[in-house]
Amino acid sequence: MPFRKDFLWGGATAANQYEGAWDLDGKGASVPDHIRGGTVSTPRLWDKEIDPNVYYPSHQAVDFYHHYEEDIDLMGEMGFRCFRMSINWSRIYPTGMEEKPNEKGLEFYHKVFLRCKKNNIEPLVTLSHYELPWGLSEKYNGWTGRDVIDYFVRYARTCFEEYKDEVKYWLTFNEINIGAQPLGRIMSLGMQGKDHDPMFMFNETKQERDDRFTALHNQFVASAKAVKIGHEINPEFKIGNMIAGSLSYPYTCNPKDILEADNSFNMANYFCGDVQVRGHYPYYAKRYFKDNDIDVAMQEGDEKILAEGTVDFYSFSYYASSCVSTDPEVNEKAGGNMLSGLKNPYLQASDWGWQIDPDGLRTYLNRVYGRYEIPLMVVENGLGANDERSADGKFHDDYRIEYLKKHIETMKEAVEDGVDLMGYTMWGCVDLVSASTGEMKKRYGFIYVDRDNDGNGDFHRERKDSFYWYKKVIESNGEEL
Ligand code: BGP
Repeated sequence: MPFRKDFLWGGATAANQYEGAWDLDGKGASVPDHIRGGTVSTPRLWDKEIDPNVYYPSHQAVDFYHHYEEDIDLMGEMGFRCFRMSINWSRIYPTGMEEKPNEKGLEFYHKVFLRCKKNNIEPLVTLSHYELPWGLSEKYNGWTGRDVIDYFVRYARTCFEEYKDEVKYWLTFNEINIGAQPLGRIMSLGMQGKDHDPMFMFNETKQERDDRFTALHNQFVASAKAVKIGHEINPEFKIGNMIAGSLSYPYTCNPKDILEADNSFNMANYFCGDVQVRGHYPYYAKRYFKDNDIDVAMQEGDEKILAEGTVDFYSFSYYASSCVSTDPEVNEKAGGNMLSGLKNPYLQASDWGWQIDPDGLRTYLNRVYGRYEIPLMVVENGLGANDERSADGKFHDDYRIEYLKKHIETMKEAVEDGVDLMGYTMWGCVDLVSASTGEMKKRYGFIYVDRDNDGNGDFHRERKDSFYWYKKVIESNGEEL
């Protein structure tokens, strides 16, 4: 049996894309509550003031808030052993700065965890999945403000203490490495941009770049402090980091392309991975900061904090791969989640342009395990597709089954290679709002939700073919694919 007996099979979600109820029971607005919907070619815009006449996808999302019992029972029916979800910080601390948590918010997640328990499902909880409270974003320019660390630590402590007997597996920040890219400024670091600016902003001034890396550093410190406190509260906790797995191949065997690909992998994955797993910045960070004229506001004592707050396991998302080239003539772009590179002539792409590469998952697992030798977990992987109802009224998503099957196969190979893999949570197990485009049309789920891009639909749930397929995969612990 390649997979561990207790392999954590399941699915993944994030509150801002799934929960809805954005202003119910005391919840405050978070950064994504200010971001409009877009498409693959129209970037999402964001508003400083929420406009009552505009449709914001996160406001109702797919209403997990009122469907959690049904959804978790469906996960139970599939045999899920793990449900990755996030706690929405602004449901617990509405502006991020309150002295006391919002009781109703705490109560909601107790109910969610209880339902998980009934279904024998282990929750895996992300503390911050692109969900900074708007209050903090506005007051401190997101994570640029050093004070945000303390607010996060207070929030993390509250969650750890409150749920210490209900949750064992935690992640601090979703895809923390997106903050190392300019386009991570709003979503990942909660920094303020110009009103109505598309969220992807590339033309940074020096000050903006300094602020971004300071913000990222503050997240590192916050994450490390949280890990340490979490282990004090419950030594049984397993607390992981979460990286947007980014794999880019050299376009040719030109040594310059090889070097470029190595540098790109280092910056995209190990830069943050090293801080969170090894407890210090990688050896090449100094040169990167110097070459890019970046000044990071670090404080005395930070090094010690980082060293003391290393994670128990490394988790990551993996959807696609791309190429890099030093030849300006090679410039055909591939799509991707926040990160994108060049097209690979050997790969097919999804409808959204993401290049499907199951072998890349094996490569990634081996590479990262080789560097860190701590347990790994694939906490996001899946296919965003435009699912159409067939003439018989059902959703026959064989293309999704194919995608998942191929990735699980190479994951199995990686385990045979010797990689210590804890689990696999397929992204968007219940259809939810897309992070990059804000669409509903881009569906990932085993479970269909009746909701469209404009906010129509009654939220009812239906099982797709992949639902029954995944049930068998879990039952057979990955033997029957
Ligand atoms: C990751 C995010 C998720 C999720 C996923 C799929 O980057 O952590 O929140 O959304 O990508 O991306 P998308 O929703 O844009 O298809």
